[in-house]
Amino acid sequence: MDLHVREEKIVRVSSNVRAPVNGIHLCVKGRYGHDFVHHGGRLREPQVRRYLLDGGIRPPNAPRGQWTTVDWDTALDIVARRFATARMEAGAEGLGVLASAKCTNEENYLLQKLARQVLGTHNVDHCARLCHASTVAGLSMAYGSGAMSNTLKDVAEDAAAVFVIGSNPTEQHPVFGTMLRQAVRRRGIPLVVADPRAIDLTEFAAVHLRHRPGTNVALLNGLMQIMLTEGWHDRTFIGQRTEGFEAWCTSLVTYTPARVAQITGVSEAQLFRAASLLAHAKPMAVIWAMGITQHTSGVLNVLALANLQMLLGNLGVPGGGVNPLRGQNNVQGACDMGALPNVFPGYLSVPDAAARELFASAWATTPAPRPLFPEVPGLTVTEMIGAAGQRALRVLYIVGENPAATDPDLNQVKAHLDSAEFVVLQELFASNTADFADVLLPGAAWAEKCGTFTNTERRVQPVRKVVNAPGHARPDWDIVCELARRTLALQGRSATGPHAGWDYASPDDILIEIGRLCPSYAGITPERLSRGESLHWPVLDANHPGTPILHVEHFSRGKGKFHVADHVPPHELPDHEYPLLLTTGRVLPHWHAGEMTRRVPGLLALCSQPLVEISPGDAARLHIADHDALRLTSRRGEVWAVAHVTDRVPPGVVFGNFHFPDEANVNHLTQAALDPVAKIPELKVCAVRVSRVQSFPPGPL
Ligand SMILES: Nc1nc2c(c(=O)[nH]1)N[C@H]1C(S)=C(S)[C@@H](COP(=O)(O)OP(=O)(O)OC[C@H]3O[C@@H](n4cnc5c(=O)[nH]c(N)nc54)[C@H](O)[C@@H]3O)O[C@H]1N2
Ligand SMILES: Nc1nc2c(c(=O)[nH]1)N[C@H]1C(S)=C(S)[C@@H](COP(=O)(O)OP(=O)(O)OC[C@H]3O[C@@H](n4cnc5c(=O)[nH]c(N)nc54)[C@H](O)[C@@H]3O)O[C@H]1N2
Ligand SMILES: [Mo]
Repeated sequence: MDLHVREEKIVRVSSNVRAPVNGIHLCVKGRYGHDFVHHGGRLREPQVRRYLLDGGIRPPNAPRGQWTTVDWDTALDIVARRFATARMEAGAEGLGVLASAKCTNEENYLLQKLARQVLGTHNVDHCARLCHASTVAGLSMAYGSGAMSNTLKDVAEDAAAVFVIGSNPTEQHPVFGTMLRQAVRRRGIPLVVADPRAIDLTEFAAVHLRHRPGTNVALLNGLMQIMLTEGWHDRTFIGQRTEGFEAWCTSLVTYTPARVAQITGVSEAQLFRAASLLAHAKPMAVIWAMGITQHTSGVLNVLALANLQMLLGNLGVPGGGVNPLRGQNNVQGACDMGALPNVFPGYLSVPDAAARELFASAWATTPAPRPLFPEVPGLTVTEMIGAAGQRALRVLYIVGENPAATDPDLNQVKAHLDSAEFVVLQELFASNTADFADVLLPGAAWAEKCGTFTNTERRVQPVRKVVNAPGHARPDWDIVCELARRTLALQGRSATGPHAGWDYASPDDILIEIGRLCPSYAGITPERLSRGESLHWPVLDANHPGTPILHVEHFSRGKGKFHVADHVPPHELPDHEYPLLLTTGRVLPHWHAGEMTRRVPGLLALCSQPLVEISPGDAARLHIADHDALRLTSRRGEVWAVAHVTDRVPPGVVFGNFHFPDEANVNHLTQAALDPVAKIPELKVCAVRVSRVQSFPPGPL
């Protein structure tokens, strides 16, 4: 996108025909969502709680008290001293870092380097945990790589059929949503949508499978059982490129159409029609997002999709593949950079001794800390918040994330953050999480700094500074460098390894270091980016053309592996006390906790209320009319909302979002039940009670 700037302000955004991904398309947030950059509420100066200047001790459970504006040296020294002291007193396991999928690759690389090299801990994670953690885990098990296998363009142009399951691209990936609609309209390819809600895309679908939330494995096994019975599977592909097929086939026997129809609520005829469409069009591309991943069965869901594409031989070709649409602008990059507790940059595994050795020598300091790196992975997002609440973590450094609004079971999260000893928040705004912070560091937004982002199709693209940050706000990479240098000095350590120092003149220097340590980024250089090249990793050297399609001749792990995946019901289902199933997600004009989009008047005008979708039947039974005020209650909390009576949701299901202020945020209702492997919370299913209330609670929106 091109930013038009006048007198230090972005005045307009336009698309660029030459833009490799979106061309002339921009979504409403791309075109109009930039107002937040210049919003008067931006953090301009560092702030610390008064007590930190008056001796620095806050008794447990005492309020954090007043904010005071300080200069950068004061704020950075306070944080660095806490880092060094906590490391000395509690050991490396006493610290944790939440990195940011809104920040650049360079910034995420530095955040995990800070955690591992300076603080000595693998306690580094980010919102991918709440998002595609199941995808990364499941696809790694099946194929050896957790990333999207194909490109947006080849899916839109070459797929002979498309299966969209648990993804609402017209609202959540609107540019791609448009490309998909055009593929159906212009090329006439069949589209199968599996979603409990009648999302906009269902208008274009040949079949809409409206299964019950949380019954994805049963649905997919049912479809595959039909394909097998009918002999529609790709025997050559299965024979040459996969393993585990026979044992897996046996596991499907019980997924008869009758049983699957009973579990999912989808008729046998619909199952048969969908199976036939998907199996007879080759290549067929599978697309998924949070409707698949955010379940206690998240990894099983992904394994079932991986099985489907091997069964039909739809891998390694344009127009096929496994296409998990990643969410945040740079969540793919934050994962690639190792802002995860179990992998270093380039997905080198923490438990692997050779990987630890590689980074120990690259980032070596004298004196060397002992042990260099723990061999066990660190804590995840939800685990770190819990540990901070128990004070097992003594310092939590949060950059560009808002866990006090986006994590499940917020009453519990807030209690933990409240009793945490020391929380540093680096943000654009005083978000919900700022209430629980001891230090607030003002970061620069994307238009105010340089670096790279990696999009959902593994394509690395530059972002360039066009305006200055407000006040004394600084780019996140610069703040991380300051903290690292100051902490190392307090620890009496100096850099000796070839990539151990922190004196980067610019993000380009950081990208060069990334290329040296991360083979899939080896050929992504500042020179190539400035020549306008935008490449899909792996890019193995300076002349390598990049890899738009993965798994072409063999899988990253050699053979693709069929995994048995059995239906497991969601953790909490409706009962007589909480009779409705709440599923949560997003709407087009807003972004997550809304810190940015609620500061954009044009977007707020498009959606200004926390709407909850409820079916006409349920609404009638509860005497609810459109736009009535509602109270939603779960075992964990309550929120208010505005009724949107619509048959987009099936009877028994309500759909809410987390875009509006605290008392309207559905995460007070959601639960922290986790997938056992990926540790992703079940944000897509919990049980609630809904009632009409006389009026909306007072308070600002
Ligand atoms: N406008 C906007 N766009 C965004 C974002 C945003 O906040 N706002 N966030 C970005 C991020 S980080 C992400 S991760 C993506 C998320 O993008 P999506 O995953 O597309 O969005 P969601 O609304 O979370 O959920 C998608 C769908 O899952 C369905 N669903 C619920 N339960 C089930 C189930 O059991 N099975 C199936 N098959 N479907 C189910 C819901 O009905 C919903 O339509 O969006 C990205 N894009
Ligand atoms: N109920 C429910 N909860 C969910 C989900 C769901 O579907 N349902 N989805 C989950 C998913 S998929 C995701 S990805 C998470 C998202 O969870 P979060 O990442 O916590 O959500 P955001 O609101 O995007 O928070 C990003 C923050 O970064 C700040 N920011 C933006 N740019 C920069 C920058 O350059 N530097 C710094 N320092 N800060 C910056 C913004 O002001 C914003 O407050 O939410 C999860 N929570
Ligand atoms: Mo996400």
